[in-house]
Amino acid sequence: MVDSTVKNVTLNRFLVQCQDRCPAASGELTRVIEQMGVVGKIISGYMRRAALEGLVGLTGRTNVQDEKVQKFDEFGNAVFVESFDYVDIVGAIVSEELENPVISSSQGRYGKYVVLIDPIDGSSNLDVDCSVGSIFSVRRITDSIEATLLQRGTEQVAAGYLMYGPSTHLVYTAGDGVHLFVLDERIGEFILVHRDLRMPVQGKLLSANWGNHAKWFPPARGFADSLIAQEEGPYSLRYSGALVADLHQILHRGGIYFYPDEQKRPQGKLRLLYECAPLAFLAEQAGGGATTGRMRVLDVQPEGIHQRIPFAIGSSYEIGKYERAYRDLEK
Ligand code: FDP
Repeated sequence: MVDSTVKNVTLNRFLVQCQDRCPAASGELTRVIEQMGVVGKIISGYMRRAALEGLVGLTGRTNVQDEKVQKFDEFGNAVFVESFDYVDIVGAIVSEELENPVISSSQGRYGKYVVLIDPIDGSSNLDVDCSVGSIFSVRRITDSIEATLLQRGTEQVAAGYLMYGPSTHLVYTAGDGVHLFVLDERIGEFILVHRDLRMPVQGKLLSANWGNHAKWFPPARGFADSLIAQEEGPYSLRYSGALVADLHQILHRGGIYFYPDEQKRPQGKLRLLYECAPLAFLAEQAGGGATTGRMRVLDVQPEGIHQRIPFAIGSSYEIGKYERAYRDLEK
């Protein structure tokens, strides 16, 4: 639904307005968000032609997490790294695709921020031309880059995602609500479509890889079973295999996405720093929440840059119920 009070506000204009409302702001974070928009335009442009340019399929390599690397994973990573290397206020970039942080070519000298990214989330969807995304988190450098990376998610200054679907979306928060922009390809600008987007308190969408149901830890299984059994009305299952696309639906319609701990994978699958924490920040800013089942995601103390955690995100009603399932079964 388009917010009718907003007319043709570009990302740039919106950021300038936000900055004007806060005279103490240096405008540097604005440059980082703007650059996310530039990256979104580049990636979205190439993605439209990926199948024609031989950019789909596997590279034959595996990444630091032992996952098969898609050609577009590599391409998207290079676009982010190159694009942010020119933004001198970004001292380092952490990527799902790279074992170690990349220190910017200015040697992080002027660096005020670290940018953490999952360049292409759900990349296997590209083989079949379905929606994928990019996730980002921005942190202000404190004592050192290493110390900054190991801070809790509460320390993020901005976070969001790009979603490449029928249209390209940029959704972000800088701690003042969640704002949603759609790329108008005719003029090459992201246009504001929702200011301060709020997630329904309770929803009807359930998003999880049900094929893993038997492997989930009992609290997650109990939660899922009780949700589909309850009398409040049926939940619709929606799972695309791309977290960004699944969360995008939940932001609008409410409900829950979860990728829980499993017997053989007690740490879960999703990565804390560049998947879970940024989306948790976004969900909380939209009035929802995110949890491991045992604690709020934004309070998890990172131990390493590629750390995984069990993850659930969505409307406050379903997140509360998910946490109660863990509390009750693990008492
Ligand atoms: P992918 O590995 O394809 O990047 O980021 C992890 C992620 O996708 C999420 O986007 C997605 O929700 C999930 O993993 C899919 O995992 P399964 O194939 O195990 O369901």
